[in-house]
Amino acid sequence: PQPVRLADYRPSDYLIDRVELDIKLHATATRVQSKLSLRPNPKGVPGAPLILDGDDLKAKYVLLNGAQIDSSGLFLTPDQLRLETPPQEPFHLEIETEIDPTANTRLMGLYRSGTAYCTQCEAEGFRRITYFLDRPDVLSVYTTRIEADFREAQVLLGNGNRIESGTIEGTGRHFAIWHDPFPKPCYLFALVGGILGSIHDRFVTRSGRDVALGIYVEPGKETSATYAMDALKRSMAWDEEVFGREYDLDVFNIVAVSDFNMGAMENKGLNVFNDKYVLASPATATDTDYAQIEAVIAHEYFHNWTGNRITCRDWFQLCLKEGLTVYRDHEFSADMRSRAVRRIADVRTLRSQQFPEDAGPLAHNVRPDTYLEINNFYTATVYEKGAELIRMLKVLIGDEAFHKGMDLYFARHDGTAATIEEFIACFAEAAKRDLTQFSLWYHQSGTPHVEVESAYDKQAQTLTLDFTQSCKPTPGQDTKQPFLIPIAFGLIASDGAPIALQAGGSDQASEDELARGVIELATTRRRVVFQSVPTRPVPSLLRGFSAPVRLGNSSSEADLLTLVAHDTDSFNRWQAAQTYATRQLLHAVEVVRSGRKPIYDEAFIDALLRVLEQSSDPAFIAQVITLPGEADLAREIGENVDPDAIHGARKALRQAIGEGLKPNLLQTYQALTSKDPYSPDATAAGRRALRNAALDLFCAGNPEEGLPLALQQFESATTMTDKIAALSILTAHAGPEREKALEAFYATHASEALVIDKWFILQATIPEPETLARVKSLMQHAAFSLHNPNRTRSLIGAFATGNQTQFNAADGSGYDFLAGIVLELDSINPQVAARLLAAFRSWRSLETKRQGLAEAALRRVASVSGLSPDVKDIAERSLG
Ligand code: DPP
Ligand code: ZN
Repeated sequence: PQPVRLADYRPSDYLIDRVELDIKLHATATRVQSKLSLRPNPKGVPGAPLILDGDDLKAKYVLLNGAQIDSSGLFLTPDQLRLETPPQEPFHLEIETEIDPTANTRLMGLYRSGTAYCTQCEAEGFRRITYFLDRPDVLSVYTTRIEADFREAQVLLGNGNRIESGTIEGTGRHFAIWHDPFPKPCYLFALVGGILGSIHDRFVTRSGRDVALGIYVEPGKETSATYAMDALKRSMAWDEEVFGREYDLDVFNIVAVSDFNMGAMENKGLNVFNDKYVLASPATATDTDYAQIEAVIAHEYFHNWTGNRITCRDWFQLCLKEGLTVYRDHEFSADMRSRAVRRIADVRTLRSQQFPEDAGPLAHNVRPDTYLEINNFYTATVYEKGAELIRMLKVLIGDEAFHKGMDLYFARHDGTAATIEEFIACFAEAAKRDLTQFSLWYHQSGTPHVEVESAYDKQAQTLTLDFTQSCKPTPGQDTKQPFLIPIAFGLIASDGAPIALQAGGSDQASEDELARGVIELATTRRRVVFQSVPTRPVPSLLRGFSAPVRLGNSSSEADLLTLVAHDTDSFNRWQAAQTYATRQLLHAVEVVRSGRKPIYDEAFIDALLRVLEQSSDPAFIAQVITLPGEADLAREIGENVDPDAIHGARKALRQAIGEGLKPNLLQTYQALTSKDPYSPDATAAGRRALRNAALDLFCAGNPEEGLPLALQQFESATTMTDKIAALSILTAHAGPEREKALEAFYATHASEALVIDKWFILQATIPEPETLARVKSLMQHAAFSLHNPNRTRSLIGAFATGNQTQFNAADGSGYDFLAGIVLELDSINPQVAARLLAAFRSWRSLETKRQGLAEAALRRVASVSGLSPDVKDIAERSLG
């Protein structure tokens, strides 16, 4: 395949106004009849040939305006339909294709999940159903007739509203006709057929539209969809209230399927979900699962405006809908739960998923300008960093201008396929501000590094902050222009009192910056001086994580402790504790590498104690006492990484905390025991989170007393949150108890695939040399299948991304294993295979021996002929 370049974009030569589909479902020979109403695009090249995309299609016939086409004018291959001299006025094309959903293991296009038929068309799956202009800037009105054997598919769902249904006498077959009045690109097309259970509800929009809501699941699982339904109604109300966006059809359906490449898909009026993000009951789902369901339900619903009503001109603009919609779902979750705790969780995700991507060979712009395979750009950079850019924009221009800009965007671009430039122009206009420099965030990859030197002059009563920004080269970008970095900040005294800000001298912050508490770093260096500062202050910088940068922190330990104790910005209280922990751990890694035993700073453990003793906000406390993960530390170290030393250092600190805070952790654990009936709300979840974090640390320092407690919790738990937390502790300690507990867990939950996924994850992430053999043997387990993305991600994905020591085993066995799986999976599901291969993305930061082994494994993959474009692209960029 040839790379696709943004610079080569030009409008389609033809447009398709209407699409009429007649789809006769059959397990191995589905017939798709497509009637297209086309016309030349006034913006296209007159007289150009019409080239429709196909992927592995079998055409039965093609008619132009109802007649056969002279064979000299039509070229048909499985991947293309080309009409040499199409009419230069409106015309009709009728095409029939035959497809085999059962053989479709790639899960793109029409496929089977269990006994259901379902579709996934984003990004380029529609061309696996019929020949089409498969590009997001071709918007059409769809009418879809679906026909199936009634015994095989009682439920028939499509986009939009159902306008007709009926049975076909004497055949045992029936049909439904769906009409979607909103013009949409074909990637938003969907249909579902099957025997499905469902729950129903209603939502009345603020203008009085009565919307019928339905969630369809595997029969028998209906009650597990009630939380998703509740989340959907809250999402609909929230989008009206916060963004003024109302739902626009009479029906909104969600279908949960168990085989799905992504998390979910925002097809117009018919969202199709990975069942992991729909199904929840206290006995099967953890609090984290509930929070994720709420977020993903909201995300897909919010796409109705940011993605569907306004879509993307081309796939380079993916962040236009994804970054913005992630931002919107983050805000929703923050409003539904604790804003501070959500922010911490979102930043943890950004740092663990996106920062490594930005620091390695797969780094790319939030708005890429070239791709080989678009499936490989559904990344943390497009999604998570994309969301951070929106948040930053809001910090820069303020809430009011931000919402004015959003309203302008909706008003101006509704019904169109837009670009990032058009989006930013709305905010520039609303804020009356030039956003050219801000836009660089979309066009330059890499995570900027900001260093701050702070100097207090007692005599002059001034505080000087010297900021410097830099950004390392990334693929294709050796040098960078300075970013516009908003740094939210405050100054506090050592007793925690806030210090009023007064600018002065030639290096002052502007009135506006002081009023907003945001310094704008727009140049490589900037000095800011504050006057009349009576005592030495502690700067609290990058409050709320106001920009996606790495902040070099030269604060003293004492200052960090002041921030942990007193900062009014919760995020920075947490951050100060993390910074302190990271500093301790990085030092300890060096000590471990030199063969000595690390010793930890008492003051740090004392600080944790003081946080633990505050009885407010357990969810926040749980975040503070949870140390940075092994991958976080590897990222901080950045080069010559030794995963074993990191593991050793972290284990030793956890042990030291467990020993040092033994009575306190136990007391926290006992005090948070609850007899209340289960509720998935954030407060109850926060109590469980702290209780389990306390037990975990207690066990790390005192296994002989802790493990019996964990076992007791495991045996008596009434929620999956408590059960899996206990099992996770038991699993981390080798011995017969572990195996017994794992067996018991399997026996109880064998019939629940999503619960067994948790069982796979726990085993795949055991940091012991025997784990690879365990993973290989679990691949033979009846519950595992390489054909199911959730199973594959839980066992193989968790091993590759969640088990730092074993994936990076010094003998290269983990790398070899993953390379082998990727090659095997590539012929089944290239999209998931490529995703797994991306686990190698940080290989160059490893110590030299592991680097060599990882490189060899990547080369082994890259050298195979007949690779999918997905895997080939990741392999080559990783090596590049
Ligand atoms: N379904 C994926 C998402 O919502 C891709 N659009 O992010
Ligand atoms: Zn999305």
